[in-house]
Amino acid sequence: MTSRSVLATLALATLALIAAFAVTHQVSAIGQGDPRLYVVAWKDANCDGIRQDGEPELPNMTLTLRWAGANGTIDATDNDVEEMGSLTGTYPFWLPGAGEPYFISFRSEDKPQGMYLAPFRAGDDPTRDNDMTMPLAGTTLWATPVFTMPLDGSVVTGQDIGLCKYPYAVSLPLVVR
Ligand SMILES: [Ca+2]
Ligand SMILES: [Ca+2]
Repeated sequence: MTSRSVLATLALATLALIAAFAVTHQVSAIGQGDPRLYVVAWKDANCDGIRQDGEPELPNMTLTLRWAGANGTIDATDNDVEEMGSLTGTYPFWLPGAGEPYFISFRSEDKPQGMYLAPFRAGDDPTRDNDMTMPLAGTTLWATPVFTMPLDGSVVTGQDIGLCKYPYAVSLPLVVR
């Protein structure tokens, strides 16, 4: 490969990254066939529940989109709809039913080893928080609150999963290099 073609490849890869970032950080109507929900999983290095610059995305997990059922609440009767992995930490889903209630969860066997839930919905930026909690008392289910697939086909963002190394929220100063 010539240095010029290497440069061209790098430029294309950069454009693809910028495009992916733009798609995951805006809410817009899109055509059928594209993902309707982007879930960002990230590592909360200082366990404060807020995604500071430099806290990386978490790839290579398996997330499950579940339908919250006719009652629209999380309980034992919900159905799996889609399972999704990611090489980047941004997990796309297709949200099949307009107006239907869904949530994101882990199967217990897919929970990341040695990682715990970051504090729930800390801070005031819904794109830089953790939306996953333990909604069912007496169980180990990890799940986001129920959200509704928009009727107009707009993309759902702001459903995020922040994980940290400590089982309880301990606020540590973030080292900025
Ligand atoms: Ca943080
Ligand atoms: Ca969020």
